[in-house]
Amino acid sequence: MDPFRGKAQEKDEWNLSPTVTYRHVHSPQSAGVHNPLRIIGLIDMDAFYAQCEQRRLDIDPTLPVVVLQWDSLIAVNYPARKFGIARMTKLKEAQKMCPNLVVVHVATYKDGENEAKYHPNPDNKSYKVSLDLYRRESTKIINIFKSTLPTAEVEKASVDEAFIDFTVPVQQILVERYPELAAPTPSSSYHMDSELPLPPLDISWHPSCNLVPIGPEEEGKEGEEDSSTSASGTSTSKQVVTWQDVALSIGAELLFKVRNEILQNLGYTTSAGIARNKFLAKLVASYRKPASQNVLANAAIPHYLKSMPFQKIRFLGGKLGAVLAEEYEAKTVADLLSIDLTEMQTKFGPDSIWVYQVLRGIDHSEVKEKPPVNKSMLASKNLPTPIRKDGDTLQWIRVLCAELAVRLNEAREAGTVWPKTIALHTKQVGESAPRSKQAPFPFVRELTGDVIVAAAMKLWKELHGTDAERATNPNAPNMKIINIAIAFTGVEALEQGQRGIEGFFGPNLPGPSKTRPNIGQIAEDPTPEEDTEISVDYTCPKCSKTISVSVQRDDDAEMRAARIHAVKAEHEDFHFAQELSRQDKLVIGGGKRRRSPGPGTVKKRKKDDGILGYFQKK
Ligand code: TTP
Ligand code: CA
Ligand code: CA
Repeated sequence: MDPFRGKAQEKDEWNLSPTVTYRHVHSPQSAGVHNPLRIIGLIDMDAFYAQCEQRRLDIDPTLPVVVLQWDSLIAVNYPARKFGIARMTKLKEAQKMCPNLVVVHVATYKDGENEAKYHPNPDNKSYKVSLDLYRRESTKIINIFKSTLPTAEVEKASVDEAFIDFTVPVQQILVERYPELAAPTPSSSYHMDSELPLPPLDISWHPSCNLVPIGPEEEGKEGEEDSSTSASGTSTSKQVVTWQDVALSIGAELLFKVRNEILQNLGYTTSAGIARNKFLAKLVASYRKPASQNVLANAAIPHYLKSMPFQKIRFLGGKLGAVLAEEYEAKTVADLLSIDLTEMQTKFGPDSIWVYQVLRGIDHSEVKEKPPVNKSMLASKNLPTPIRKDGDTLQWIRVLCAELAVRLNEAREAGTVWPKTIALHTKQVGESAPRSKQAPFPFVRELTGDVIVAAAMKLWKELHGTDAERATNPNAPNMKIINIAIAFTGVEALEQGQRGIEGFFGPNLPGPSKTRPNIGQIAEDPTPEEDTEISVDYTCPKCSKTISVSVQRDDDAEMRAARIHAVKAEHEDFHFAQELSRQDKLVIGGGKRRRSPGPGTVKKRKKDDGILGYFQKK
């Protein structure tokens, strides 16, 4: 079946100009993702890490800059790309191609330092990469998106990208600008589900817009391979203007506004795409780069997609794409359009409807800010030299914990969040699944790396035992750990119960005095001055049991907190284990015993999994 046989059929197939009613304008949410006036943008930072470093070091933006992680280039700015340098280029090669290249190595954590620094010659053997700067800048960017467009939905998609749903603010402007779109009144001759009157004949596109051409006749006028039509003030195409185009042009104005805020406030250039849905917005964002704003009107969708090598499309680049390419001898989207929905679903399962739709530029996924619940923070290190004995462990745990401390403290500047649990994951040579162990992470007012280290070391001992224990256990395999990760999970607003013990861990950790503990609070034992050990009591708010904790008199506040924390964590473990045995859902511990990934298990699910499942069945 040829989907382009007839005009009507093409329209239907691509869903290019569905009827727009007053309801779509006045209650945009009612039609949700099916609203024909839906306008979605995707903003992606140009050469993001390179721009961050340029701003930090105040380097002229016209100079060629690369960002290095060990000996790989991870970001190449556009002036450096002019020399032919790409992400895959070897550093030495890049320096030959461009002798004046500015090379910045990312910041690193070093054991014993509690913040990441720009060390002169960091090496993978004893340093850990820090991406803190980029995360921080990312948060600032997202906050500017939200404050500039308070009625738009913003969804952070990666460290340097976000989707923005412009539908609501666009429709506010639409009704202000076009009085003929006023809502029906009882005396109107039309009602909410009436079709809108004819749209204006012309649109003025913001001059920053690159309009994707609607057909080959508009393309490559200067002989450029994929030259777009640059906006020239009025509508450029011979195509009849639709209300969707009008909405898109308003969206493009807002998109420019928000991109300009980023440029003015933070000095970063961005590239963006705007279209009727997330898939197309993301795809068209890289149509022209850098500092570009690419607009894909509905009428331009078929021409734009048909010539596209379909394996360039996200999620079609992997195995699935390879199978489709082979099965249909297909290269471009057009080559796959002959597969109708029934055939697609028969061959690849019912879920493959998303492939069918994506090939036609249809995507009904929502732009939704991810709720901050169950947020996790993970610091991970692939170890260049495996950990084989206890003595190798602490340096890495300290480095990872220093990073987590920085990140959690930063998150706490923005709001009173705290992690529910801390988890340790290790990956051993010869074991297919990582080992994980987690424990509740009680509140401390002054969070330092050492507090986390104490909790993590405890998990380490539970997960791997000690050298001595392994030596006496004939079943224990030789330890050879190649990845170690520590995660905070459930990072969210503090709960009442957690706050209750705040006084106990803070910098005002009790010195010797005569008070006895209250429920849920710690107080110290009336220990004589001359003793080097001080005993402090903790009363568990859950079971009212009081536990004594020994701390050293000359321990500083952090050390005390760490010691107390270790004991308390152990007690909480007991409650946790009790809960687990009740739920019989999550078994923490090593290897085979783990039944299902629990809150402490970090497992990424790829979207491909679903569709690949169908291939496997097939
Ligand atoms: P990208 O958005 O893929 O690339 P970019 O921003 O450097 O360049 P472009 O202008 O083409 O968008 O990635 C964003 C940042 O993520 C990038 O600056 C560095 C980091 N990154 C890596 O560390 N490793 C990688 O393999 C990729 C793709 C990105
Ligand atoms: Ca980018
Ligand atoms: Ca990106």
